[in-house]
Amino acid sequence: MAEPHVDFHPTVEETAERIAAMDVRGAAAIADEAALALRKQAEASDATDPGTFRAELRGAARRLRDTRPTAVSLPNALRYVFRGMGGETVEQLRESAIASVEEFRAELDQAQAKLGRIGANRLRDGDTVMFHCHSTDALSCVDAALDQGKEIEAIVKETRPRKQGHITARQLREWGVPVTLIVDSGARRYLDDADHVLVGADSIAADGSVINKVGTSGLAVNARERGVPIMVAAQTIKLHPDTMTGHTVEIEMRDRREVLPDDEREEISALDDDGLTVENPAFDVTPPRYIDAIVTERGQYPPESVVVLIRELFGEHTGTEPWEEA
Ligand code: RUB
Repeated sequence: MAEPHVDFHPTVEETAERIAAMDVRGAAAIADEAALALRKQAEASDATDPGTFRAELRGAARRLRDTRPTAVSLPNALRYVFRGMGGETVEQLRESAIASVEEFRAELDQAQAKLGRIGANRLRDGDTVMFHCHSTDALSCVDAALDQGKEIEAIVKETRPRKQGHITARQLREWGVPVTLIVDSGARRYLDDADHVLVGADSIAADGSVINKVGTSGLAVNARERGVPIMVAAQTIKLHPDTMTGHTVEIEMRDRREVLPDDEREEISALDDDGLTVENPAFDVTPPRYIDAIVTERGQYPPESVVVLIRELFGEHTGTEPWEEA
């Protein structure tokens, strides 16, 4: 039976729109913002009975979850908050939901710092690291390496079409790291100057496949051919429990105008442009055989063994979601 319509706080809608528009982006940031929006919903709810309070939170969670399909950190964050929510009265539910959000956010911060210290151990003084896209988990490894007094240089792919490589370059420059910015197609040439490829992840499947910004898989294949190790920095909220039961990770298709704005489209196809198709997948899948290590806050794993960690952390995940209609 469909759940009756419930209102949720305007912050939830605003957050959902900002995530969908990529004003908030990156798997960890999306998870953090979604949890904050649930907290706002819990704080502001004027529900007078527990059933309505729960239904509001479920509705808010569904709205947030539907924004971007690939980063599993988003549903994992929502699951975490619901897991910690309990009680018989509205006040008990509210307090436990708020506490659960705060606990989640503290863990997110700690996990990133911890994985950064583990990832930094793989980086040697004087190493050059190649980056794709912008990943806070990947950058935390460099941050920790710099703290250890190591000198690091960076080669940053611009990462079409949204050029998140610029965010990476800016952050690295703020830390004083020398940066060479290159076009995506220059990666193979510059791999000869790199000691590592370091990327983040939006989702990691049970077989160790890494789903990350489109272009990661091509980079990984080239890096393997060049003998450059590929390291994936990913907190355990990037582990995708549904892949244990045979589900695949949905790859988000974004607006074609990110690739080809309308004015440029006219230049290519002034008359009848029915034959011009532009596609814009935001992510791709890198098979485990191209990845040397997945670095999490629990330690470093060869990709094929990540299934053990998923089982340990999400073993009880049944496929029934806490935001599904009661
Ligand atoms: C961002 C992206 C990042 C991961 C990991 O894609 O692919 O590598 O999300 O980021 P988008 P983090 O820009 O489309 O969101 O380590 O910060 O979680």
